[in-house]
Amino acid sequence: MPTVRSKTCLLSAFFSLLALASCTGDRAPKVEQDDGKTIECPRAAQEIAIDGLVEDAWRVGAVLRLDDPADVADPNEVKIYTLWDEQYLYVAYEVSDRQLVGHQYERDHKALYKDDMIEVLLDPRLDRTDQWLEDDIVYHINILGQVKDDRGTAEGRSDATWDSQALFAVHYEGTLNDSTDSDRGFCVELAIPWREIGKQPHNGVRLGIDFAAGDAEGPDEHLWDWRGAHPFRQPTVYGTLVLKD
Ligand SMILES: [Ca+2]
Ligand SMILES: [Ca+2]
Ligand SMILES: [Ca+2]
Ligand SMILES: [Ca+2]
Repeated sequence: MPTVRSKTCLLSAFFSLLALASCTGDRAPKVEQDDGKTIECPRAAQEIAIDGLVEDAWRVGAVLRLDDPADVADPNEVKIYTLWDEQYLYVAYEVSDRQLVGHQYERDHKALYKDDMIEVLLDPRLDRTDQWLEDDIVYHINILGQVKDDRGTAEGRSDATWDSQALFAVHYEGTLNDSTDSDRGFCVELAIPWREIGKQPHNGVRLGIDFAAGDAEGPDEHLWDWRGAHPFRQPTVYGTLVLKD
């Protein structure tokens, strides 16, 4: 059984096997918007607790939908929110998923992508290259609250030995690795320090971004992303995130 860590830890994860109140809240999102390439990221109006619970403070801007496009019986529904303040770029995922599956507790495990999980991919310099360069970062976070965080290199390789200082937390509702019942889903909150991104945040700042999600059930390597990157570490097709006051 994983431990509960304080949010002051560099990496924190909160797990619950209990049927608590929904991590997604009861309110429907006010706006659902995806113009295809650009996301406006509003400034956080209050402090965000990185605890895996997507509070109302997230619901101030557009919601990006990233529902599973595969022809499966119960496709996951995925909603993504973004926020920023002087310290962090924040990303939250709300995933409705009828079967919760996760096995990897080891950081940077190569098979982590086979669990129920999400990915955030950044091209901070907006190079839009087909190489994964030193500014480029991918965060894979699975339902167990484990991470595989990789950074590019000047040679265009992806280096999993690089470790992020981001804060994140995962909360799921249902029974893990039990196909005899039907689960509700999970939420992920991620706070990425701007010093890690390498930019000073202010109104109008832009960076390249893609979002992905993976469902352990269904076809092999059952992952999908927002911008249709193949492979996902392909900033040429990434969208743009724009900070707004
Ligand atoms: Ca929260
Ligand atoms: Ca699943
Ligand atoms: Ca780049
Ligand atoms: Ca790593």
